[in-house]
Amino acid sequence: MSPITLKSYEDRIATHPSPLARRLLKIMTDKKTNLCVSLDVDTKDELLRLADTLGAYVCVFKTHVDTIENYTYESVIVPLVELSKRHNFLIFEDRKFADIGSTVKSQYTSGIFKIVQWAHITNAHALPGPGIIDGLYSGTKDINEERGLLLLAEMSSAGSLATGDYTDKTVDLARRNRAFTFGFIAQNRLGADDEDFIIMTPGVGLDDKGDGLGQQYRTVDDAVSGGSDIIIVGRGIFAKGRDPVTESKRYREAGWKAYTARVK
Ligand code: BMP
Repeated sequence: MSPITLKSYEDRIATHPSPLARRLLKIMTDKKTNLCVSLDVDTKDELLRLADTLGAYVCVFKTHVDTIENYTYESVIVPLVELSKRHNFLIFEDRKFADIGSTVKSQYTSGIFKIVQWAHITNAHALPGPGIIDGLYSGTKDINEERGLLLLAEMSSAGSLATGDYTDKTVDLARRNRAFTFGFIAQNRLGADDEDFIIMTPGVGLDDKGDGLGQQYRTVDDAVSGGSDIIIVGRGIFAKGRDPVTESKRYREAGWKAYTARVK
């Protein structure tokens, strides 16, 4: 087990090289939660309703803002940012950038989404090489709040090609800008023993094994004891027939219990 995973979130605040990660670790410590809820819903009303009712239980909400019907910046982003302040959570737009630096910079800063304006966290594939990090980072230069990037080092889906050498090279890429690239979307602890990358893990579900389209679920204990810092849960919490408040409390409790057992 990497020594970093035996340290509390609170202890990691003092030494983390990323301002965004320090803010995130503080939120996790204060709210006692390592739960990121993936708000994969189609309508803005549902997105905002869930962000309001579940805000107390999460450190981060993850969005796929391009799937929201009738999206406008004013009707979706403005109230979501307001809720993030009210409930003290960060917003993670799961954009999975994957192009050359110049293009991702435009996709990050412009168009109808203007992701850099409101998403504290976004993510990118390592496939294009270092230019993707440089391009995204250059998009943050006029923003006065912390911004952070996660690289997709491993995926939860069956048959993922992000393994072995690709994963190792992704970790190497993250090392070029530790103040911005603060961690990974991954299934395992990554980085050297003394490197504190934040590991956020999707494909977590307590009641399902998969979704018939390649998704694979692991338990909360399995993810957190394996070195994950934040569990990402979507349909486990709001699939039909599930009560999102009850399930959020359940995943938050399971995540915190597994973390406490890890660091004790
Ligand atoms: P669910 O818990 O409903 O399966 O949702 C998982 C979420 O995490 C989805 O939004 C998906 O896009 C994302 N995700 C994933 O499932 N696996 C990965 O490897 C990377 C992801 O971003």
